Amino acid sequence: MAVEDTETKAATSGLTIVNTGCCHDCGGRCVLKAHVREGRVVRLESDTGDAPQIRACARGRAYRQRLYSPERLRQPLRRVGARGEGRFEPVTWDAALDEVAANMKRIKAAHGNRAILFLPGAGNQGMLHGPTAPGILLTLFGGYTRYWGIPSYEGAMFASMATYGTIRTGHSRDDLLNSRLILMWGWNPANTIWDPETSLWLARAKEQGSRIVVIDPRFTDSAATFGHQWIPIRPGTDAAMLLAMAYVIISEKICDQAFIEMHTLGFDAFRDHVLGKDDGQPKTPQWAEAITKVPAQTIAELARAYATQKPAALVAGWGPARTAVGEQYSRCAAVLCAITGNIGMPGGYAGGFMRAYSSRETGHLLKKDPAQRVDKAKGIPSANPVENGALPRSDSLYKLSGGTNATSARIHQSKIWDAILRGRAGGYPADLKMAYIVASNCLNQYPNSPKGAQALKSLEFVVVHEQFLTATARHADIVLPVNTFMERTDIAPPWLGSPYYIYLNKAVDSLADTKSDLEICRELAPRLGLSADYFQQSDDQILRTFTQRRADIPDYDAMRRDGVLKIRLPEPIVAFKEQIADPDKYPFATLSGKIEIDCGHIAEMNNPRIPSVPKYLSHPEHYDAPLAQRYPLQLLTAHSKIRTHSTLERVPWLQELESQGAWIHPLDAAARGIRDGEAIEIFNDRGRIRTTARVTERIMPGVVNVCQGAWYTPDADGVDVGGCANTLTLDEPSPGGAFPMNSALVEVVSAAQTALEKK
Ligand SMILES: Nc1nc2c(c(=O)[nH]1)N[C@H]1C(S)=C(S)[C@@H](COP(=O)(O)OP(=O)(O)OC[C@H]3O[C@@H](n4cnc5c(=O)[nH]c(N)nc54)[C@H](O)[C@@H]3O)O[C@H]1N2
Ligand SMILES: Nc1nc2c(c(=O)[nH]1)N[C@H]1C(S)=C(S)[C@@H](COP(=O)(O)OP(=O)(O)OC[C@H]3O[C@@H](n4cnc5c(=O)[nH]c(N)nc54)[C@H](O)[C@@H]3O)O[C@H]1N2
Ligand code: SF4
Ligand SMILES: [Mo]
Repeated sequence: MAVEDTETKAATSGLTIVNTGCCHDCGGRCVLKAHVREGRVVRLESDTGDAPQIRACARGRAYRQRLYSPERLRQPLRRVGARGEGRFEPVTWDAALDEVAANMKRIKAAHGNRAILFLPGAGNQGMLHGPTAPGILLTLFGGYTRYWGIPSYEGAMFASMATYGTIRTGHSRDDLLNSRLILMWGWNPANTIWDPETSLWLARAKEQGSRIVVIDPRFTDSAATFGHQWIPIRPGTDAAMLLAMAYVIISEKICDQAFIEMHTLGFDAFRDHVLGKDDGQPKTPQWAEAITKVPAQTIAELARAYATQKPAALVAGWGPARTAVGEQYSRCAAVLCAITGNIGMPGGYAGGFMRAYSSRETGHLLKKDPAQRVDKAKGIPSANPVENGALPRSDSLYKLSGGTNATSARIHQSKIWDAILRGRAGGYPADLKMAYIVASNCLNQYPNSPKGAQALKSLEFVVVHEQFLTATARHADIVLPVNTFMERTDIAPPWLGSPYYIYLNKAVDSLADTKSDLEICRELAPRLGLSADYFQQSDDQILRTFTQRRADIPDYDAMRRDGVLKIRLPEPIVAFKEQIADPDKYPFATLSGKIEIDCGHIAEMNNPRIPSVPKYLSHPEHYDAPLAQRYPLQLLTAHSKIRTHSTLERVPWLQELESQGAWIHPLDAAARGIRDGEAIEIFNDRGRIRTTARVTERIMPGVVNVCQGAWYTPDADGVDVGGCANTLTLDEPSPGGAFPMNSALVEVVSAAQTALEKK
């Protein structure tokens, strides 16, 4: 027998292949097959089964280096140095959990449950693990203060609810094949996945002749791979371009008049704004060119193509809505879809939130019940005793069911640091004394990390469930080490649009002394005097119960065996098909039953910063604001292809793929004497980071991009040498609740120059 054959035989014996998956928060949830030998994952393979394959990306395939990273937390830690200093001693689970329970009881007795801040994060997207169990535990314990607002999509969601009354505005990805023209507006699914098979459908659409135009300040991997045309646009000015497209479409009479009359409300007010009848400024392509830096002719041509080459899909990504007045862009995009009649038909698209297959919600086939609308006088019911019966926020769309919870008991996530520092005296609903943080690297990921560090230092007690000693975990009093999805069982529903579930079978035993978030809660519950049913059940029992409520999971055991359940749809999902085909029988879920171009619910807010008809607005960190004199560059903080937010940082195989650094245009670099590969500092009044210049024409002049998620690491002078984007970002939400992570003004200098100045 040849040597090679003997080796192959030895290699295959004792090898088990476990059907499992990856469920970080990266637009995916993918099939992984773990090859396990002697209790160790030795190889990861992805979906080799039937189409559509739910294939893992580079991050999932590199997971072994995260699973077995020498930096993984292996035992509970107790702080010994000052908060945030990062000095800890190992302690037993009993000692750690006793200390957590004692502090929870102490703070509850002294200040009430309201003083307990729960910060659940996106680290795990399974149904069972991550923040689910801690949320149940804290509710049973008497409740907690939490946040509202999701950084991903709050602007898009607000626009979706205001315009359509729902977040189910998307099509399944296979429907892209029906589009003659696809506008990828601030959308980069080559990196950010947005459902695993999105790139495949885009590639197929391109192959069979769909024209693809990418509108983004960066020449993204998506623009390079799929785009026929790249239109660079000045950040935060998308609403101006969309209004100018509407100007062309309206004045050239190529809008879909029949659709407008039948399905929309408030077109006249919008037309008057576009033509300048309300403010004397017609929103012409020339007007928009000066704002957006997109040539007027390019705007006009795109408008004509979009209105006439139907069906056309305007996929309005969330990145441009992650800005200081982000909902205006998302609203304008939805209105453009409506006035061209590209809604409710295969190959069209409605913009908005863009959920297609809503497997995340129980009973996705149920119709919405308009009777569920909130009665303002009675307040909003909640299982969480702290917020039960609180009145709705006046800036919320509280009359609509679905979307963001309107309760005034919550604090906007971008204001959490401010709320900790200022409490009730600052107008917030609680004086916060402790933070319970699970699967969240909030210090790194919420805007304004320097303020965050100050806030976390001011609390009485901080507990963090983590896998790594993140910047957030460094600020804990007790760090509880958690296992990963390779070391436990879970079910992951997909992200936005694709009809499937992943069953994550446990591949290997938990590393060292780590536990799941659920196991931790099982052990904490009796210490808090709680004996809930939920914590008596096994993981398998809970997962079975979850799935019993879902009509689309007929056979739990088959799904568990296969590691994946692919649901076959008879035809692509097309949002609003019924509403368009039979509007009398199927009204839109808005208050008027129509697509609201002019939104009555917004009008009641009576706030010029959030007009009922969408407009282009400037703001204090925009390119034309006075602050731009001092900080002339606009900062973008896109999502990175080598990480999921801050998760998967420091995985060597991924770092080989792309190195972190700031994209800066050659003109901006030259003006500052900066060469490619050189150390630079980026700063504004909130903070200063050190990173590496990537001088490239892939970003437009005047704009710098630092991918979010690099690890916040302030040095002795307060300079963040880890290069975390949120050291620089603004912590003031838009009037509709959007997170302004792509609206910060900055300046850039070479690090060598700053060093010289210091001497
Ligand atoms: N690899 C990877 N994938 C991920 C994630 C990750 O961290 N890593 N995160 C996941 C999560 S939770 C989310 S919410 C999504 C986020 O998905 P997105 O919001 O789509 O991701 P971003 O990269 O922030 O933004 C998309 C694009 O918008 C562009 N952009 C930013 N500002 C503007 C603007 O003002 N105008 C225009 N036209 N374009 C602009 C950026 O340059 C970027 O190319 O991604 C998911 N997928
Ligand atoms: N500047 C800027 N900031 C942004 C964004 C942006 O575009 N720009 N995007 C924002 C968006 S869209 C999002 S969704 C947020 C995401 O922000 P976060 O929710 O904080 O996401 P991560 O940074 O991935 O941190 C998740 C943490 O959970 C840990 N973890 C993973 N699995 C588990 C588990 O099973 N249990 C426990 N206990 N921990 C686990 C990981 O180790 C990781 O440290 O970031 C936001 N921040
Ligand atoms: S990181 Fe996301 S896209 Fe990549 S394999 Fe994991 S779940 Fe899939
Ligand atoms: Mo997100």
